[in-house]
Amino acid sequence: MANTLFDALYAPHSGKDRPFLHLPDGSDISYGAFVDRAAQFANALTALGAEPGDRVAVQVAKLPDTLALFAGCTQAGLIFLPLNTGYTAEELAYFVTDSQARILVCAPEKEDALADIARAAGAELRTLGAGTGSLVDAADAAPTRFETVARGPDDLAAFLYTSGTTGRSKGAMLSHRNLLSNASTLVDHWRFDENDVLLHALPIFHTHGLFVGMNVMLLAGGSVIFQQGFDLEQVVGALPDATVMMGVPTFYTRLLSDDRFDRDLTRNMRLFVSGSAPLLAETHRAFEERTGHRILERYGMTETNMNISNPYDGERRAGSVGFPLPGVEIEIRDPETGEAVAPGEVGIIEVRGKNVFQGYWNMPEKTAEELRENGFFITGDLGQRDAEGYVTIVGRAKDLVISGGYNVYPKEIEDILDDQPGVLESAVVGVPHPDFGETPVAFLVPEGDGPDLENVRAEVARRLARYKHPQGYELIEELPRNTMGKVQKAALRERAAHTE
Ligand code: MCA
Ligand code: AMP
Repeated sequence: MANTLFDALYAPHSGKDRPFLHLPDGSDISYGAFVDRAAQFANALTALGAEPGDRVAVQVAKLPDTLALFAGCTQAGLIFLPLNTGYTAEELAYFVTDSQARILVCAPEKEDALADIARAAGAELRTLGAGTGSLVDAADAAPTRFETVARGPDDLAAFLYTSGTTGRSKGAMLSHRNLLSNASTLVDHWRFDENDVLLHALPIFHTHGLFVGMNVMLLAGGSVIFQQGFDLEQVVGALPDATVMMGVPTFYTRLLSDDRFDRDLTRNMRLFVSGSAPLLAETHRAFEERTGHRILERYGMTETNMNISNPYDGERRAGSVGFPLPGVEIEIRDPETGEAVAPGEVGIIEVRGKNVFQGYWNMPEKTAEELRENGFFITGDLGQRDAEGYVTIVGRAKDLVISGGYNVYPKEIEDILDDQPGVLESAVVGVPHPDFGETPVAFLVPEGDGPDLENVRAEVARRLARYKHPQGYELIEELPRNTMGKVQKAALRERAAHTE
């Protein structure tokens, strides 16, 4: 049966001996073995009663089987919903319930903690760890052939939850066409082929590591040095064997902090790509000075995949994200008037193309607010385009902090802080951080005897993933507001910078 994504990414590799994943223990997984494994997961999921269109929520470690589970979902027509391994049980409960997931796959050690959540949401709970877990056992026992379920370009392949500046996290629905068109554009634009070896140190629960990294390699047929996460020693050790690396700016500042990182170490590399957060122009320059390589910075979003990229051959400009990718249209509009701005002027970037998502799951109003009827998606990022066409991201119209490439929405933290005893109200802002680029800090307006900060920290730790925890708390008599009553976060950022 025809299945848009499966037929392009996985089926062509069936039976092939070529290496696909290079693992930390020195072993390889071939393309053929990987496709067989995907079929085993497709069989195991189907045996659980999952039907085409069902959601499979997944919070597991970065393992080859996690990738095979995604491939198996694709082959069985199921919608893959990857979740940050740092999410707390409370955060997870929301995603599983909101998405009406049919199956929740978690790490074996989390099974007990999540049993009630899965039961309440009506989801089957299964586990997946390194060579262990109930879904792994079921896959081991399943056939390595599976009758691929028919899926067309408009069918959904994945949900990725992304938080909003107000209210609840939204499930961005991505179709087979969204994922395939973007992967194929990037293979061409960044010149990937079967000789490439990608050094992969990103997490695989976000667009960057899962779709940009893995789908591009599957399409190109190259191989992947599959590392658990960003470990400086392991990355330095693997660089001489790699040809390409994709990372967030923190990867590159960490590499630059190590004297071994130089021209010789990167002699085999043809490309370093950066995205998910702004790359400082000074990092770009220091990188070139040290290695001779110019980082290729690009700009994307969960809802849109990749939109804008520096050129492969032309000038990769420090501080700029380059030009719209082929097939991607952009508009930069004045946030007040909605008119397109002139070159050099700042406005909100809007994006249209096959890469743009299908809307937010079960949230037609939110979808209508951000996705225009004419197909343009309003990113909430502020940008300007110069006379040559280079786009620069100059800020955000949305209230968002990006810490080490992870998005932190102040509203989600403020809602918790506002509920704490002794807190009248709160405001969370991002301040510069040498490693993570930005980090959240909280301002609390006390009431009565004021808050017990230890209790506040403990409550935040219980409810939110570690990367969302404010790195500092400051008591403030009142929040600065403008005449409309809106909290002036710029003034708080300024104040935080001076009290650091
Ligand atoms: C880990 N910690 C963090 C972060 N990561 N805290 C704040 N921000 C973070 N990003 C916590 C850890 O839990 C730990 O807490 C402490 O900080 C120090 O951990 P460390 O070992 O230094 O961190 P790490 O494990 O090395 O992780 C840092 C990292 C990682 C490598 C930068 O966060 C990372 O891989 N980031 C990439 C995110 C990403 O892929 N973003 C793409 C999404 P404790 O000490 O308490 O244990 S955006 C996207 O997909 C769009 C479409 C796009 O354009 O790409
Ligand atoms: P996410 O919602 O996780 O997909 O994060 C997307 C956001 O990351 C965008 O809306 C931007 O604010 C930010 N982003 C991604 N790439 C870049 C970049 N190269 N420069 C600046 N910001 C970026």
